[in-house]
Amino acid sequence: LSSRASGILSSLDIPTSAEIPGVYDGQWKGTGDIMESVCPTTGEVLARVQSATPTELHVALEKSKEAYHYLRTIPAPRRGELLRQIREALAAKRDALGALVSLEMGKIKTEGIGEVQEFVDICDYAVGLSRMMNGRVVASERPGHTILEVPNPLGVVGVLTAFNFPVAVYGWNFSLSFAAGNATLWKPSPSTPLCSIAVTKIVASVLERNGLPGAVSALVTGGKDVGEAVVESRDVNLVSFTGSEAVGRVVGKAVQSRFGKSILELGGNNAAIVMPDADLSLAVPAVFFGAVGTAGQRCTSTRRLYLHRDIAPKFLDALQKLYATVRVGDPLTNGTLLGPLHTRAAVGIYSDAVQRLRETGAEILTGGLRYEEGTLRQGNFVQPTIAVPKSTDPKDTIWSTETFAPILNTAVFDDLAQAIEFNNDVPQGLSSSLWTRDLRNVGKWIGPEGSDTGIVNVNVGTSGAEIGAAFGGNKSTGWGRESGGDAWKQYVRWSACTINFSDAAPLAQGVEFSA
Ligand code: UN1
Repeated sequence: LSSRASGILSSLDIPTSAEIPGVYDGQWKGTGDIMESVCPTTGEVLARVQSATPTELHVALEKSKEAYHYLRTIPAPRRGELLRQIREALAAKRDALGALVSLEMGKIKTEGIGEVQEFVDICDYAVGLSRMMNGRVVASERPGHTILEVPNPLGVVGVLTAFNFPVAVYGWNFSLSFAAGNATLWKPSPSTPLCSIAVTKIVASVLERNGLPGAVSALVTGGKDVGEAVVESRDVNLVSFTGSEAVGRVVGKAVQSRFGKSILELGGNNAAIVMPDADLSLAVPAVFFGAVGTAGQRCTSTRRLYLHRDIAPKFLDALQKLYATVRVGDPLTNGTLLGPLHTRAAVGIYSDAVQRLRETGAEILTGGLRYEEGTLRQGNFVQPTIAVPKSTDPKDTIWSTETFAPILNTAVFDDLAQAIEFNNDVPQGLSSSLWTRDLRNVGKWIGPEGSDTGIVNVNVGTSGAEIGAAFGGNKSTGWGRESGGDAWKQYVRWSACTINFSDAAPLAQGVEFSA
């Protein structure tokens, strides 16, 4: 192991030798298939992780259920105090954990640290929430009656996360789930096991210090079989899944067929629209970050750029100038803006997409190739690409599919209504961004005839949302909402409780039923 990698692993108490147990249910274990964690920058094998066997998964589920039975008896504000301690423990390791994200996933250091910060932030949010998960008192139509809407803990929450946010997305789910009084069982992406082990160690240290069962935050690493078992288990009351539309369709059906609850966070195919009155000095860098940041591997990455005819040449000129300055290389080096794609397979997907663009007559304004000079050859580095597809029809495959790589397709429009049609006329509905200074455009954009995505921004790029609002998308993005807003309401079971404190027992709607 390189000294850099072993330094990062040691700073997070991850063993740097032989095989690492990838299951935690109060104890560390794992005797299932070996999964390799491969550094996307160098190709170095960072660790060999032992995943969960079916028996180990079964035990973890049992332990999670027991942990839930314990946690639900702890008052919510006290759970909030535990979350505060978890927040402190995470903040203390923020930079080390951020570096591990860069090492294992490939995003640049500031973004790696940023996603740990998201976990810290959502902990803060959930600490507050722990004193505000309020039900309601509803006016009853019957005298001497009252109706309460009561939230109670739900059970075990299974969280299946993707490689691109190997820390934050678990953070969103765990924090709300924990505040709500649930046990959370995490099945991370098979290619980022180290991030999940490091997070679990930090959380477990706080749980253990407070005498809580470790399975309050259980971890089961593994591949498809482990994921399927979690999704199909009747012991998992809520499944929160982040990943592709194809897998999400299977997950959604499987959970529905056993009448479980699900939160789906699937593909994004996010557009930025630039009006002629936009401040280009803000819009150009924002599109640059949206499309090139995280090497185009955020669900919220900008994939489609719609430019008003009057500013299109000027905008593209400025954008290409920024693309030309992009510093590609090791994501852990200060100043790098573009790290590698996460896997070799992703490079193939990128190349296929570029080839499809070429075959269909697109003009490639910049990019389109792998970086192969020097040490870049060892990693999965690809050039950020801007293309002008021949067709502007959003229904064409090029526009309607999410390619998880830094490819930005662009087209020209003449009026806002047309741009909104372009924006909405794809299957996905995660994020979108309008650039304008004209209030009339803003009103239209956020209103009934406006953007149909879950995140609808104005003079803010498509990616990089804060934790305070609900995060998620509509249509084939799966309609799920995580993080802020009202997302917590999904992590509880609601009861409507009608209570009669009178000396009569009238029926609702004035129904008479006396013998
Ligand atoms: C994701 O890409 O799965 O809004 C999550 C953002 C981040 C989260 C992205 N806060 O880009």
